[in-house]
Amino acid sequence: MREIVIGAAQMGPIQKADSREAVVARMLALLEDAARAGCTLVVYPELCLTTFFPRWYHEDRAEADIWFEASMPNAPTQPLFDRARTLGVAISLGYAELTPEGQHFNTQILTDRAARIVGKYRKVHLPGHVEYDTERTHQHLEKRYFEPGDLGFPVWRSQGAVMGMCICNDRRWPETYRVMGLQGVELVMLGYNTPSVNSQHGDEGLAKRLYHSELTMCAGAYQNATWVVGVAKAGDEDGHPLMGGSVIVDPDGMVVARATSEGDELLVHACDMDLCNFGKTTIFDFARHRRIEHYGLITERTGAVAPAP
Ligand code: CDV
Repeated sequence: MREIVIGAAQMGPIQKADSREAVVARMLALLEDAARAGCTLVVYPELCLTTFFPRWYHEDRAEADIWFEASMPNAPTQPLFDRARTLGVAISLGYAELTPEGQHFNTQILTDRAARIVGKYRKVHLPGHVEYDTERTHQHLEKRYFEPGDLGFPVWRSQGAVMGMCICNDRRWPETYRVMGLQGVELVMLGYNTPSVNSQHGDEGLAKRLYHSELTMCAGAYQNATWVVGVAKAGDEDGHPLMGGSVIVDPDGMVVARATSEGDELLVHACDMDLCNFGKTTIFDFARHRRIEHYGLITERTGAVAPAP
């Protein structure tokens, strides 16, 4: 048995006016709860230090830099790293990264139990649009504020397991999990900010949006025989609702813990990494069963091209 007790630290809404310090205080409270529950790893949401700012249009792109962190840890997050080190709890959290070269990424990091950063992932699949879109009920300007991630989908060995990360929209793409699956991933950690309403299809409904979110994470877990921990930032941010639905999914694709609120809420599960072994050595033993001679289009072609009518 290779057990890691994991905390999925769903966070409730963060308003535009909330300071980083106030947010980190909430993250610290979740960390304390997680440590008391025996967790050695806590996963926080995407862009968890601020409101989900890509809904706000800044005509001057540079104005949006107020939402970005130029270093990590930095002054507001240092107390979280310090406490995590004292408690011996590894953390994974999402933030907007401004590099010394002036690049902007939607980033998630992983630390070890001594609070050293051991992994960094930059979001590859950026949803939304670049310019203000009058047709939408709300804006989703990730393509305006971020560059697509340039690190691929790496994995890291930590706490005796093979760990990888992805962020929000990445969870909807099977390629995300498969690239990590091909590196033997046993735990995929991801955070998300998913609006409760589809900005281009208001009738879709919350139930279907929650279903799609869970469906993709369960499928990714099952098809790659890996744990998936998906953590929402949820609730009403300045009049804009984000859905919850945080889950911990086992390597059979079954949900073993699910959030019941749209607020700060900790899910805890003792995840045995050895549960990945069965799927990885039987139905999803890639080395025996994959037929890569038929998969060329996956990397040769981006958009769908249907045969001529
Ligand atoms: N933050 C996100 O990536 N949100 C997307 C929304 C736009 C659909 C998501 O896939 O949940």
